[in-house]
Amino acid sequence: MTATSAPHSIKGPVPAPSFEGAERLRIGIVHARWNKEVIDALVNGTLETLGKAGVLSENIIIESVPGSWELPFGVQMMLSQHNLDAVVAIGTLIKGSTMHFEYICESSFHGLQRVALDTRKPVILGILTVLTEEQALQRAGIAHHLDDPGHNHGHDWGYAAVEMALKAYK
Ligand code: RBF
Repeated sequence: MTATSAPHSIKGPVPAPSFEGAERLRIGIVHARWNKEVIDALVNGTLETLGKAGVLSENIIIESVPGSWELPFGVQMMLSQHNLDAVVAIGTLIKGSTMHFEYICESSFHGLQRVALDTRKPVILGILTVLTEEQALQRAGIAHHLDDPGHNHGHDWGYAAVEMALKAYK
């Protein structure tokens, strides 16, 4: 692969060289319901690359929680109730005028890493932490009013879920 054919290397990872065995995987998605327009685009972006990597749609389950704070618990419950190879946790935190943003970011990030290490199941960090709505739209690839609608980070999360699930599967 040449440098020019790998545009994701700037804003995201180059996908893993092989997703062989992805059709065996069972993947979960837990998403928050705050900032729904952005969330929908991120969930769809994740589903798109899960499919491209070879995950079967019948092997994907999707659940929601109210906000990003609830994501670690939602992922933990999903992993305890279903036999899954990886879970993608999706949320969008937009900074407001109080300290909530900082506390929720910190706790949900730590919580998700803890769930992954405690359960030995890959948990993909699909939380945007942005300063403005504009930044959220760009990172979901839906800033259509601009020349460049941005990059949908959900695409990277779908590939990351498959790569990590295959690692854990071996
Ligand atoms: N949840 C999000 O997913 N994204 C946010 O940007 C967000 N901002 C919040 C701001 C405030 C002031 C509060 C009180 C909650 C916010 N939440 C947000 C919801 C939070 O993650 C959680 O669902 C609720 O606090 C209920 O536990």
